[in-house]
Amino acid sequence: MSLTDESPSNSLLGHESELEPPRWKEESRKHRTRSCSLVFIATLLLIPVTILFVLYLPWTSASKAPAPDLTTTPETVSVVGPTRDLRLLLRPEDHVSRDPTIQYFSWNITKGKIAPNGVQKDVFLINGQFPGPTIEARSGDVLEIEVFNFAEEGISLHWHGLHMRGANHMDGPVGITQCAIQHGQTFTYRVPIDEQAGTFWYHAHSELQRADGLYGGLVVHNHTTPLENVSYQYDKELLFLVGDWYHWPSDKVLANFMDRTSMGTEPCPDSLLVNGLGYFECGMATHGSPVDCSEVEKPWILLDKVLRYRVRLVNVGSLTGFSFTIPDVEMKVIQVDGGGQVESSELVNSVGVLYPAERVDLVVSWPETVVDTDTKIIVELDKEYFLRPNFALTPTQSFLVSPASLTPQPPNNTTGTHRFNLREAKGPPLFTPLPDPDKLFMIYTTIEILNRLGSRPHGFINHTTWEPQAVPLLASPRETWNEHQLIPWTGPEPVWVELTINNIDNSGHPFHLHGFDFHLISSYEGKGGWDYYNPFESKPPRGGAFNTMNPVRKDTVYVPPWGYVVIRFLADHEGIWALHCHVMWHAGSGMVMGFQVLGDEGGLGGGEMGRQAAMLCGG
Ligand SMILES: [Cu+2]
Repeated sequence: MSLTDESPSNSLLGHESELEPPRWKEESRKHRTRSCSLVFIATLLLIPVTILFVLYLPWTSASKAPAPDLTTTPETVSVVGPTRDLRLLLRPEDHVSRDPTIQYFSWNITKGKIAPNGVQKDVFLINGQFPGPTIEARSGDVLEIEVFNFAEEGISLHWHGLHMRGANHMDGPVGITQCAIQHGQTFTYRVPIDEQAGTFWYHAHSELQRADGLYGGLVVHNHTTPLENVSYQYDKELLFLVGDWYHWPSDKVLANFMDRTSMGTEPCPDSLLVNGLGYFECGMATHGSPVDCSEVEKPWILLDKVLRYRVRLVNVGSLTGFSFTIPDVEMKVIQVDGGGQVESSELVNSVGVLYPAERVDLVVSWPETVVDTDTKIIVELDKEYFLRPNFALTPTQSFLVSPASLTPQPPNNTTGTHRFNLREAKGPPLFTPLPDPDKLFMIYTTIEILNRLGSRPHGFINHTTWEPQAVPLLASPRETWNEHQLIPWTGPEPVWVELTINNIDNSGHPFHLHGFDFHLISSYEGKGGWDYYNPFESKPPRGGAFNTMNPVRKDTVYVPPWGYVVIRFLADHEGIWALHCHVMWHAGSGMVMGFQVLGDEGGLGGGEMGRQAAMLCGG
């Protein structure tokens, strides 16, 4: 999305030279002043040159920027630019052949009123942009991100899917590994990428700010040969950040969910966004929730359909899963989450359901007969959670994909939908089966409405509903942790952990484990009876034998209703790693726990990471 008329339509790419908004306004003014000191005639001659220079400077002088004045909020730039192009083209060519490096970023976080789909909302902006700038890197890079918080509330950022080896204190969850970066404070995240490569994203891990737009894409390009564009046969890469969207601020949505009258049903979203753009018919707004709305052009995308594209798709939403369809393409699923390979030769034209925080990578190509026709991307929100219907929502939306040719032909709508079911994805065969687990853990998760909690719905894992502690767990001894913390210890040595997540609810929960990838060895949707799995009993699992030969590798997994998943991971690096549902309203009401990996039974408070974790606390 453009920040101003001068920026190119693909300025979302997140390269430093392109993403600098407010701070350089200062510098522009200085140049203007200097030009005024020239003699009159020279000034007249220089005016056009100066104007061009001033306009050009903000986009090129990232490294010369002065430190911002944290007492003054930077001017908010309107982010609804003249273009409604959804295209977010990546630049792997800038990363795959270079040496690993430290990449520096400087981010001003503000909140501003924008209208991504025509409806005004207070949204988090990073350097004036929503979504935040896309980070592109290669494995081996280190990211140093200096965050200036101009927003009125405390914030933190999480690097979703990155292992953060040796850097648990940079992982983001407030109350677990850090205190929030308060208004007026600065904090530098130092994020090691190590050997990971794949599709990631970053988002707020404080309060509910992810649902108010504090997120962006993070792509780590694989540098190993043969390069992935060769092995998977594609020409260009596109990123799609897709998710549901609420017109209400997130605290109001959570309050609605946690109200006695909700009976635990989730508020339905109002709209959906693709790369920060959407479309809403103002007339659809209901009486009960009036909106400040103006009709905007429906977003679209222009693509050269002769080329083959790698599409990196991320669900950045708060509640719902979605399916993604392009009717006339040949689409192949190649990876899920952060580079977990998928073994499939199946050609489809649709993929789903992708749940909040999950990612899928696809190779998309158009048959020669349709490269000159108009086509569309169809995003269909899954209706699983829509028990309280929202008549303002259009759950299935399509976006025009125009070919590069000057005279596009009408769409060819004769193809049916052939969908790849992501719940059935398998990985490549392993050389040896997964090791047997050294430690077994089992949890039950559910939304409970209890008398003692005011008959308000709360997310529970076992008997614990999570609330953040003032001092993060990483910085404090275990004996000081309160009854809202469920943090089992995997032991002092690296071990293979097998975790069974039983879901007692009649709708699913997409669970995310911080710090590790896991192998998904079983997933089972129950029928509504007591269909759960208890590894400490001898009864065989209802879902059949575990897949230890070709399990898919992920960091976020949908736990089906009345059923379970079983995952295995090597718990080998120190930290307190959160495990939680990625539905904002479930996590926000308590469906959060964690694992303490390594250290001793007293916690990790005595170590260097623990000391660092407390840095922002108490001041
Ligand atoms: Cu959930």
